[in-house]
Amino acid sequence: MDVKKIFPEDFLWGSATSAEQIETNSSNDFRGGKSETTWNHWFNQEKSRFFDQQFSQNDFFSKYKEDIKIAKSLNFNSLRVSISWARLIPDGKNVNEEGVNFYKEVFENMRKNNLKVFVVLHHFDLPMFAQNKGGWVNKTVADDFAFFAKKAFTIFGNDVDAWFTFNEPNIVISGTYWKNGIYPHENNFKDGMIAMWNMIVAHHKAIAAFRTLNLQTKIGFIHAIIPAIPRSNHQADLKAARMSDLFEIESFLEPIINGEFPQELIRELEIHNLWPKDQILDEEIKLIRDYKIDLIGLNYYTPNRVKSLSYMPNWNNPIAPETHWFNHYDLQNKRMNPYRGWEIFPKAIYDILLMIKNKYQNIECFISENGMGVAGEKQFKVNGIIQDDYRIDFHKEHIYWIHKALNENVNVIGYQMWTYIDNWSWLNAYKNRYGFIELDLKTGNRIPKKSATWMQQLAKTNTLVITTAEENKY
Ligand code: BGP
Repeated sequence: MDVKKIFPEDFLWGSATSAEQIETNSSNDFRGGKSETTWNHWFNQEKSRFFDQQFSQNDFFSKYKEDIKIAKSLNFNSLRVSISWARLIPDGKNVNEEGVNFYKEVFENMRKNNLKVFVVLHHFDLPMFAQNKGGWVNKTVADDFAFFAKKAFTIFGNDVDAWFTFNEPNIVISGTYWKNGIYPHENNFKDGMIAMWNMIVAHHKAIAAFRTLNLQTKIGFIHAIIPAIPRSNHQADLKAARMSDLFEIESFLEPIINGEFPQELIRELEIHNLWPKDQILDEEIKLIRDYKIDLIGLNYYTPNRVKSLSYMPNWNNPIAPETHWFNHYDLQNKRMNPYRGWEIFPKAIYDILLMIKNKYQNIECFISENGMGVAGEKQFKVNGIIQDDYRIDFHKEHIYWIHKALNENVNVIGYQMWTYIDNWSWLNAYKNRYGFIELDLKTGNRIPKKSATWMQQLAKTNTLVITTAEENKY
């Protein structure tokens, strides 16, 4: 028997993308006056770090009209893109008119197709002019970001339905300073803390600039929520989970929604002389207290299973939260996406939404990314169409839990999936594909997968249809 879960009429269905992952067709594609980003730079220096030595080749720069129509054809009513800082202000000072025209066209096309325009200002893509100053460890980069943000707000203002300062700055910090995944992959714990503080300040400076313009539109922030699940209820494992949540979630959500960096984390860092006190200005603390967001985007893929450390860490050489405060716990027989190496644990999306309701004043929120990247999807082709039932099942189960949270009065307004057309996944390049639409790298053709038809139906009817057997299994 079928069960129907009906969503509010104005519920947002859509997808997220980002400039660096879709706009270009090679690492040397600087059409339209874009300047070099850390990704261009890193790729050209060290191609072997990238799967199959491939750079982004979606070519949204010339195919945006076609791709926006595809988004509409899935019955989406919203779409998230990002503005490339290196395209809008290539030298950090002067606005590039070609960049302005490109994004104006993109937003106009989105509106013509009745897609609400969601725009992020920074999605992992730091321009090299900012990196050459030392990147986020240099406070002036926060001012440069606020300058870029203000220009973007002034130029595009109310053409955008919802603005967002950053996408997943926690991943930027861990990737750049703790885990060797984002250029210049420094392995320097303390620099990571300084950069984290500066990104929080950069966010608030941008919000302050936004508020001076009195726009009729909203502004928010997008975070990767990686909730900790402790190995056991033993005090040591619970403490490990608490530390993971402090680093991954509260370090950003507390200052950004509640106006203050968590004292508990400061105390922990101070014990080891790792809190960059000398870098923190009174005026920055005030700025953080004074400027708030209107809505929060929550990216969720996988939880973080943790356990207490099984060794004494060397505090003279702190590396990362997961080497010095907790360890990853490898639960046997967990449900996995083996291609990405991520655990699949849909109920966490409900827990996250409840956390927003209970700890963050039920601020307006939406799921801003969630999806399943699978390698070698061509093997699932029947009559030319990828039969991605695993993707449909993945989304159905997550949507079920979102509906449950909605029924418990969480202020959740939408579900944007990663992502509608296969795109470039950073170091994994085109290995794992997330799309409802296949991108054929040889021809550039966009070919709907089976999930595209399912998606069309879901968004058209605002109704999730599952069987009772599925409901019982969830
Ligand atoms: C998020 C990023 C996206 C996207 C997604 C999937 O962290 O915001 O840009 O890439 O993860 O991850 P991946 O592409 O590494 O598989």
